[in-house]
Amino acid sequence: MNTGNLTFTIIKPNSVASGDVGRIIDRLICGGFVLRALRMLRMERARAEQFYAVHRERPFFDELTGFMTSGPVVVALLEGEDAVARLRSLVGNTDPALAEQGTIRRDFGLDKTRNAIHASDSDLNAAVEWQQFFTEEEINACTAHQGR
Ligand code: 3AN
Repeated sequence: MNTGNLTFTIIKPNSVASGDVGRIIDRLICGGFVLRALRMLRMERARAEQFYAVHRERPFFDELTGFMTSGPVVVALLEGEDAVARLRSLVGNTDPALAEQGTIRRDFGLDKTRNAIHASDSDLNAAVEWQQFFTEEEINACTAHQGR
């Protein structure tokens, strides 16, 4: 697997609740990404706390983990050239009010917590993150079905 061409995303509970999952996935695909794996699930609190462990000491940690477990999310492994940087530019600023026109957070985010979508911030973190949700076998099985 060429990890430089892969990144990980979570479509957050506010986007699932508002019925915007399809529109957000369409943005990702129109932005040049291929879906390598995709699943809808409800995160347990312990899983959300592990996922956001680097933010454990931040004042927003409880609100963030509470929100991420408040409803279903959609997780995806995405493939595309320069994947991490390109996804982050499609996603936009953490604060939807500051995100550029045309970004996913600008169009679907509500505030800094309910900001529509997560995007990994490095190749290393992307790999750590997708391995929390997808097994190697699942990824290989999806890949096989795409004739890769
Ligand atoms: P990003 O997702 O833009 O890379 P990070 O990694 O700094 O931002 O923060 C992880 C998540 O924590 C963000 N997606 C956001 O939901 C939440 N977050 C970050 N900063 C704040 C804040 N000041 N207030 C509330 N939530 C925040």
